[in-house]
Amino acid sequence: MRKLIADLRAVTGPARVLTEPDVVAGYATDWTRRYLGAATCVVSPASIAQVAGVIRACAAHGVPIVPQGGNTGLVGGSVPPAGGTGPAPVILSTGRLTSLDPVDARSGQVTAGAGVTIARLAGHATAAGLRYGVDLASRDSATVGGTIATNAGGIHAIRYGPTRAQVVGVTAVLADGSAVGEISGLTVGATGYDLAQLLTGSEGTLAVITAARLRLRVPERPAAVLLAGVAGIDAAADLLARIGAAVPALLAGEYVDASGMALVRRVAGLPPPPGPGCSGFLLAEIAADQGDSDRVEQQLSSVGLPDETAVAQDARGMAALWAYRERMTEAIATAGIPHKIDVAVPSVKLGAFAAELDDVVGEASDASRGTGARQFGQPLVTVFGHIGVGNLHVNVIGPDPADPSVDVAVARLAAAHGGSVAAEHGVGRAKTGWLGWTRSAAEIGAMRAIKTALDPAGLLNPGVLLPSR
Ligand code: FAD
Ligand code: 2HG
Ligand code: ZN
Repeated sequence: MRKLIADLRAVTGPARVLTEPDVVAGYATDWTRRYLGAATCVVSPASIAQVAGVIRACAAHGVPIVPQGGNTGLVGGSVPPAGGTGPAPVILSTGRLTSLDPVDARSGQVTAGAGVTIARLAGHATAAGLRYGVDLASRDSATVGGTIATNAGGIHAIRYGPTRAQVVGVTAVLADGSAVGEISGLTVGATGYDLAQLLTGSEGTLAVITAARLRLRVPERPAAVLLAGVAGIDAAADLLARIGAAVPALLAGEYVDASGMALVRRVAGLPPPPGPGCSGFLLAEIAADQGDSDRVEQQLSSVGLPDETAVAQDARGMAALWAYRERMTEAIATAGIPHKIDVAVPSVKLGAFAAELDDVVGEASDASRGTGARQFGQPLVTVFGHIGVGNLHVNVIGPDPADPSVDVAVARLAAAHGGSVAAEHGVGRAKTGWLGWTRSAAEIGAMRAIKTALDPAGLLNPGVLLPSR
């Protein structure tokens, strides 16, 4: 590997190739600490030409590349595997691809480097009187490139769609080192395949994204945030539908179950929510009517809100209600290494899915005990997520993080209810074996054909997204 490292240093400058084992290990460990990989080094190119140089050097040495943005991904796709027969991959960090152009007010778009964080992009858009449509609790670290590669959803997907709906164009480097894409900002054009959309959701397996042209939105002011105690997930979905019908627009529709609420309250030191004994909680963020924020009370009066509802209309009060939802992932991380199963379930099936969940988790935990896998006490199950788009995050702490039985069982339950085994976090390394449950053999074959055509040597993020043959 010495020659490869020398070649990489020649491309980026010596300081930008990290080989110190402790430092490399930090990049090779994912956010959840569940995926711990091995890497040859970490390289940080600063331009599209340097990205191409890095890819060519790795290709010449037959060493795979794992593209990495903020390393907040939750399915193991941003870190290399723990072992294997071939050479350990190079982690290509986008941390220096941070250019951010002035907002183009005429088109309502902006061009951002792949390594720009979502928080920086959001602040930049706000300063220009506009808004970026994707927001998520990992905003301070998650990047433009990473959110495109995973087609991230987040809290405003109900209003603005997932990242796919924000992407106008990208520039990227393919596995042979050639640069592709365009970021002129044109939203019309009919000259063949749309590479930007192909790369959205490709999880680093087809190209390294270097920059993106992104659509911005006219900001909609929230008139109110409400948090209501409800009798479970079906009641939450029904209430959200009623609110949605009564107000100009929903900016967010989120759910937290009782177990998640107890955990987040304990870890974050939050006061009791409305209806502390309820089995679930709905959080809704409501857009203001043009120029008339007082109308929200009148609009909500027809909804029949439960008595156990808190409504905030000032910024501080809204942030206080959001904290119950925003701090969930961090609260879970303090309780142990979680099995995170990000699924989508059609809204009519949410109740049935939730009703079967505890039994399914219990059986899978018992089965994994039988295999001798380590069990750390009774499983702690929390369910929360973006209920407005049917996206639930099931987190289970207890069963051995190395044993996927619980993950498999929950994903199978979602698939059995007509759902998806990966809603917004992607497939990563965690879910490749489940792709065939909801995608047809013909679809997987088409995806594999694209991968083989663009990356015949399997250089880019091998083992991620597509199941091994
Ligand atoms: P990474 O984790 O570094 O990488 C993710 C994937 O993208 C990997 O496969 C990687 O190889 C690939 N990749 C990264 N950059 C590039 C590039 N430039 N070119 C090609 N491939 C690339 N996700 C949601 O969707 N919605 C949420 O609400 C949400 N909330 C979160 C809250 C917390 C507290 C945390 C920790 C995570 C959350 N996530 C959420 C998950 C995560 O933030 C997203 O998946 C995000 O899109 C990852 O961005 P990243 O820059 O960290 O990418
Ligand atoms: C969220 O919506 C994220 O907060 C993280 O997607 C979900 O921690 C999780 O399981
Ligand atoms: Zn989420």
